[in-house]
Formats: sequence, C-alpha cells, structure tokens
Amino acid sequence: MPVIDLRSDTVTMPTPEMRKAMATAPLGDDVFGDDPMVNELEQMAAERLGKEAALFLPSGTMGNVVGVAVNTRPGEEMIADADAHVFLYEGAGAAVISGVQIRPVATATGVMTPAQIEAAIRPRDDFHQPITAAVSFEDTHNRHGGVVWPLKDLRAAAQTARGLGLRVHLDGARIFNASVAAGTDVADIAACADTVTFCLSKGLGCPAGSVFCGSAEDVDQARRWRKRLGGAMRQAGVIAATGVIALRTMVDRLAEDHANACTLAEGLAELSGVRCDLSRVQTNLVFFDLERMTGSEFEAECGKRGVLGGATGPNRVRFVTHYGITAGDIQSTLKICEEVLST
Ligand code: TLP
Repeated sequence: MPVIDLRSDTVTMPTPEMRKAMATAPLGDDVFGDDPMVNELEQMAAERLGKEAALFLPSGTMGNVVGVAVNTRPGEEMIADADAHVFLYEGAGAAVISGVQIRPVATATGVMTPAQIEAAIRPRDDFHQPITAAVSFEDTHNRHGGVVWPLKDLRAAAQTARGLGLRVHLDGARIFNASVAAGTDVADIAACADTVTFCLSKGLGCPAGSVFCGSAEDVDQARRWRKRLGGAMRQAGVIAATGVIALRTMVDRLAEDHANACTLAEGLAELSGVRCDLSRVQTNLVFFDLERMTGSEFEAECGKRGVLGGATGPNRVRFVTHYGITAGDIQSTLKICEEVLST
C-alpha cells in the first residue's frame, strides 16, 4: 500500500542531488574548523539571513537550547508564546540546561503584541522576581497553524522588546516558509532578532541539521555551548553539503507545499464533521478539528488506509505538506478522509 506521510515535514528524504553530494563532498574535522562544506554552509546562511556569523547544529531543538543559553543567564526569565516549541516540546531544556524560566504568554495567533511583551516584563526593582532577559518569537508558528508573522507586527514586537532591554531570539525553524509565503526577504525577518535558528531538516529536505545565526560574538558563545552539549561533530560536511544544496534549490519550491496545503485545507473544510480555519493555513501546516471523532481515532483510521497524520489535541489533527507530496497525493488524502469520516 502506498503511504502518504503527512505527519511532519521532518519526514522528507534528501533529493538525488543531496545524496550525490553526501557521497562526494570534500570533508574535514569541523571541530578543527576544517570541514569545507560546514564552512560554506555557515557562510551562506549568515549571508542569506544578514547576520555576521552562523553555526551548524544537529537539530532545531539544540538551536533553541543554544538560543536560550546565549541570550540569558541562570535565574533569568525568557518570555515566549504559551504554544511555542521552546516552551512545549523541548523537555524543559531552558530550565534544565540554562537554569532559565520561560514565561508563557497566551496569544491569539502566535503574534505577540508590544502590550503583551510590556505586561510580561518583571519589575526590575523587585528582588523577589526573576529578571526578564529575553523574548523568543516563532515564525512560522507551528501550534498556531503555521501562521506567518506580518513583518510590521514582528518589527513592532522586536522594537518594543529591544527598547525594554530584552534580547530577541527567533525560532525560525520554518523561517523560509514564512519568507516564501509572505514574499518577504528572509533577512528582513531575521533583522528583527539578535539570534535566529532555522531548520534544514524540515521543508528544505535535508536529513538533519539546523543553523544558528547572530553576531560573531553570539556565535562564538553558541559554539562553546554546542561543544558543551556534545553537539560538535567531526566530518559533518556529509550533512552540511545537503544544507548548501537546500539553500540553493529547495527554498522557492516551498510555494508548492503551501499550494498543496491550501487545496488540502479547502477540501477538508468541505467535509462533514470537519472544521478548518482557512485563515490560518498560510504555509505548509493544516490543523483541523473533528466534530464526531477523536483526533487519535481519525489518525488510526487514516493510518490503516495509508495516510499518516498526527493528532495534536483531543479532536485536533495536523497534516503537513512537504517535498515528496504531490497534488495527486492531496486528492487521494481527501478521498481517504471522506471515507474515514463516513464510517
Ligand atoms: N517540530 C516538530 C515537532 O517537534 C513538533 C514538528 O513535527 O513540527 N521549532 C519549531 C517551531 C519546530 O516545529 C520544531 C520541530 C523545532 C523547533 C525542533 O526541531 P528539531 O526537530 O530539529 O529538533
């Protein structure tokens, strides 16, 4: 049975060009700074995001762990959306590794307003309270539906945060989806943050890897953290070579994933027993609610028929479009969903 895997864009397989590069890339020991592909990727990423420097990391989670560590000190606090990956899905890494408390702020769509940031800052003159050191934004925002921060809102939030003396980290795991969907230069998005991480292993199709970008000083500190965390790799160019190809060839095609997500969401919204807020389907994530089934029942029934998705709440399911999923797969998925809902 053919499987249509919509659990995440992390399931993407490397392109043939990536496979070839993995086999033939010139390599060196990256801990000595000798790996040509890692160096090329870091330089490309820094240039593309308009930052001084960049650092290749094994995962997006490590990118956020390092982002917290670089922007705070133990005993301080970082503000983040209550549905942010850094708050929900990283095993309390901020607390365990950096000794930092995350202050969750509930937002309507993942977009934090200047007023919400101001309200979340602790009074400096009260020694009972932690010091607010930083804020983390997420763009696109995963749990809010893959929504893109309007650039003016991101600029306003960053300006407020910086004006109040906070450092700004951006979890840009899917920053290129945001950039392509909004037609915004990725450097304009990145300019709103001091440090930014983005993932190569999601829609860009690489087998693994993320990149942390910031000032030369922040990246030096991040390098120390990466070593401390055991994330410094040796002939990492085997993977970094795929990142170079991804930045060259896989960014513009994200529009195809967005178009597929839109078709999928529109089709789902027409099915009886499904509610899907189309205004949130701006990139490659499609979240929808079921009126007569639980998310896990739906997931299991679709799974039996070869469509894989993920229940993200009692009645909520997420489908993710990505490289390898075709317009035909979307039509097949809709047929299978209709069948599952009518049983
Ligand atoms: N997200 C995964 C799951 O962990 C939920 C997914 O399937 O969407 N930031 C954001 C916004 C993310 O969505 C993710 C992964 C990460 C960071 C972590 O990246 P990795 O998986 O490389 O550690």
